[in-house]
Amino acid sequence: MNNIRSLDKDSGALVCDAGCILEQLDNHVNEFGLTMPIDLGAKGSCHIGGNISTNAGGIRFVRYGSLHGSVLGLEIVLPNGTIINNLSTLRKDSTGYDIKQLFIGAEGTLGIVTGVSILTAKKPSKLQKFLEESFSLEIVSNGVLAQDITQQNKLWMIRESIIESISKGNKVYKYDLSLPVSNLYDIVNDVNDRLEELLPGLTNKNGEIINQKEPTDVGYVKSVNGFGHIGDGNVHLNVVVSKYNQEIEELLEPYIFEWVQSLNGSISAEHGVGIVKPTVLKYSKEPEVLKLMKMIKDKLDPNAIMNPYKVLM
Ligand SMILES: Cc1cc2nc3c(=O)[nH]c(=O)nc-3n(C[C@H](O)[C@H](O)[C@H](O)COP(=O)(O)OP(=O)(O)OC[C@H]3O[C@@H](n4cnc5c(N)ncnc54)[C@H](O)[C@@H]3O)c2cc1C
Ligand SMILES: *[C@@H]1O[C@H](CO)[C@@H](O)[C@H](O)[C@H]1NC(C)=O
Ligand SMILES: *[C@@H]1O[C@H](CO)[C@@H](O)[C@H](O)[C@H]1NC(C)=O
Ligand SMILES: *[C@@H]1O[C@H](CO)[C@@H](O)[C@H](O)[C@H]1NC(C)=O
Ligand SMILES: CC(=O)N[C@H]1CO[C@H](CO)[C@@H](O)[C@@H]1O
Repeated sequence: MNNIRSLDKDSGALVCDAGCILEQLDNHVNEFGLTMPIDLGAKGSCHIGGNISTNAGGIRFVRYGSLHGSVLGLEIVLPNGTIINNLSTLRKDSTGYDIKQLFIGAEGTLGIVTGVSILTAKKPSKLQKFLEESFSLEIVSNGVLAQDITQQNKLWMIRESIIESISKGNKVYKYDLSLPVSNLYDIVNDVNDRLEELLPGLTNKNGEIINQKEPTDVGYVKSVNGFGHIGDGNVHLNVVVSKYNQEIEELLEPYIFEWVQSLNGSISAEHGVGIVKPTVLKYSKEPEVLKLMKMIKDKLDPNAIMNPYKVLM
């Protein structure tokens, strides 16, 4: 399932199998002066079908928006084997319920995506001029422009290595929150303050005080940091610890989820719900909405064979 089925060079509509690797698709459309509307660290391994099932975002989101906008059509196999062929390449269509949207970000719980129609964009080419103008208008105060493709790849490698570097030799509690941009970094500072204030008082099984600055057998906090996606209102909050520890967890949850709920944010901007977060979906979705989701799931997958235990309890 890795065939490119068609590319409309006028509209930019690309139709391909779900098993195409994102990077290979990008390379293919680049040859026609086009670019995929999505790009992420996993590009060398992830499949377009997986991207769609996870509603993946990535570094081009701020420019091209979400897959809910750029996906034009899907081909889907329902749990009972019926093939739904909606590989439309139309930009506009106002003929009722937009069924494909249900499968974008469904994490495989409603059916299997086998084909994708997606709108690619014109590859941008006038960056130098744009930057000069932005500097002269004082919109941009500082920055760096890669001089060649090697430098460009090196710059992106710094960004794409963040996750790996945080994880090296550590354990990490990871959160991918959607928040108003004006509050985006407050959660990082608040969680940091909370742990600084409350952790020194924690005791381990032997009644010894846990000091976060000194390693103990119970585990301590190494750092609280946040990065990513300011343009999208999505922050990756990471609590880096030496060891997973229930006492630390109890300080993080439900505190973080309640914090997000108080600002009408989302408990998952990117990583999805999976098997870990069905119990905390309620912080982002009203009971009536959850009920509707369950109704749709029951109707489409009455025998609950599609990714059981994921997304919905
Ligand atoms: C290094 C790294 C960096 C990443 N960076 C980002 C980022 O910047 N932004 C971002 O949004 N995400 C990021 N991700 C996560 C990324 O969204 C997913 O890894 C990727 O999109 C999933 O694609 P996959 O083919 O690997 O799917 P898998 O991991 O194989 O599957 C993901 C889920 O979708 C279901 N699924 C897979 N294929 C189908 C299908 N054809 N039909 C129905 N259900 C299906 C699976 O059952 C599973 O529940 C990153 C991941 C990694 C490893
Ligand atoms: C998802 O998008 C990312 C970004 O391009 C890519 O790395 C990954 O391979 C894609 N996976 C799919 C399923 O497209
Ligand atoms: C499978 O489900 C679809 C959609 O509900 C329905 O139209 C179709 O008749 C079903 N097919 C079988 C074989 O049950
Ligand atoms: C969150 O949404 C509710 C309901 O729409 C609204 O009353 C409330 O003011 C919102 N809170 C914030 C912080 O935006
Ligand atoms: C599920 C769904 O939306 N199916 C539609 C796919 O498109 C065809 C025609 O293009 C419609 O007849 C189906 O109802």
